[in-house]
Parts: sequence; C-alpha cells; structure tokens
Amino acid sequence: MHRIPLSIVLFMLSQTAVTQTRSTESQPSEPMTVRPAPDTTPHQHHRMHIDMDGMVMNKNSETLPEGCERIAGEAEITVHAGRRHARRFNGKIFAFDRQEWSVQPCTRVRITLVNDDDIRHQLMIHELPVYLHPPFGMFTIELNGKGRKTGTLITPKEKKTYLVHCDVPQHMENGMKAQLKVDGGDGDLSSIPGLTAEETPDHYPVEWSNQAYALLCIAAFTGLTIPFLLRGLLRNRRSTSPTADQKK
Ligand SMILES: [Cu+2]
Repeated sequence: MHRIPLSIVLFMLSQTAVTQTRSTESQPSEPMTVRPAPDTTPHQHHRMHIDMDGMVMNKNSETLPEGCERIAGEAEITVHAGRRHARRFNGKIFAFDRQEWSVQPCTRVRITLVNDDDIRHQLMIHELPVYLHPPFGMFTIELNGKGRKTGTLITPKEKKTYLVHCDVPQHMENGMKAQLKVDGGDGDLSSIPGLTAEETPDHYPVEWSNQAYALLCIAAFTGLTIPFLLRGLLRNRRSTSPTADQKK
C-alpha cells in the first residue's frame, strides 16, 4: 500500500478550506451594501466655514498663487450690499455700494461683506485659480440677512478683471454686479450698473399676431370715429335747442 506523505495531505486540506471560503464569499447570504470609497481629497466642508449668519467659502490667506514669489502687499475691501445702493441706478433693485475695485497682484485682500438688507446676499468672485479655490475657482462670502463677514484671498499674478456678483437668483440681473481689477484688469465686463453698457438692453417687443393686428385696427377705427360722433352729437343738440327768436 502506497503511503501519501503528510505534507501533501496537509496541502490538499488547506486548498479545500480556501475553496470553501471563496465559494461562501461569492454567494452572500444577505444583500450587499455598497459603501462609498474613502474620500482622500480635502473635504468640501473644510473649505466652507458656515455658521448661523452665513458662510465663507474658499478663503486663502497663506498659499501663494503660481508665479507669486511672496505676498507683495495687504489690502482691505469693505463691500456693502443691499437695496438702498440700487436707488441711484434706474431700473435696478439690488446693488453693491461700489461697482469696481482695483488691487495689485500677489496681494492678500481682506474682504468684508456687509449685508444691509434682511434678505440673503452674496459676494462671489469668479475665475480665480482652481487649485486655490476648488472646484470652480470661486471665492464666496454669504450672509443670510443683516450682518457682516470677512474672508481673505491672495490675488493671482496675472492682469485680469474678475466678475463679482451675488448669485441669489435674479440679484445680479437686477443690479448686484461689479468687477475686481487685478493689475489694472484686462478690460471691462458688461452690464455693470453705472459703469458699462447692458449686454442685453431692455427691449419689449410686440408679438404681432392676427389678434394684435385686429386690436390695432379696432383701436384706430374707434379713435378716428370719435371726433365725427362728437361733432354729430353737438349738431343734434344745437338743432333741437330753442333759438333766441323762439324764446321771445
Ligand atoms: Cu443678493
């Protein structure tokens, strides 16, 4: 009778155990729960500082933008937002107290937003470097009502004009739009109240449907007829009223 070596028997037993474990794993007895992969990127809320009054998103007071060797200077901007600042602009409802700011490149700018209204307003700056202001290159200060909040950013080295606006629906369209020029900026944006021409000027076209033409004809006919009707009425009155001779 052949004798099987003990090592081979042990190897075969271990292989059987592995196969059994794998088959149990591939047939789960309960539904699988898909867990999201651990997020290794910096969390969004780490860039968003929220409290009861509002929030500051993507502030940066330390990291230098590409091309800046050092912080070239410090600047301070206070922006008021509210309805009262729109009074000087015809047809506008909301505005900032100023529509343009100029700052130097590689400058640390401390921005304070003061909300003078009891409704939500924002100060949002666009097209900043995405690596400093992820994921869309935006810096935002938001206030839910009256109050003030401060955030800091470092201006990039490039000569550029940045859009500053309130992103609450219809607030920019109704006047809350401004521009921030770094190193003199690279031009002007459109529709800045009191500063640049409207990109789409107010225009109220008439829809010339058949009904509109019919209404126009009726209005014109009525307008032309009224003088003749009045003249006829007056003539009738004169002819029916007693003359001076008849009175005697
Ligand atoms: Cu607003």
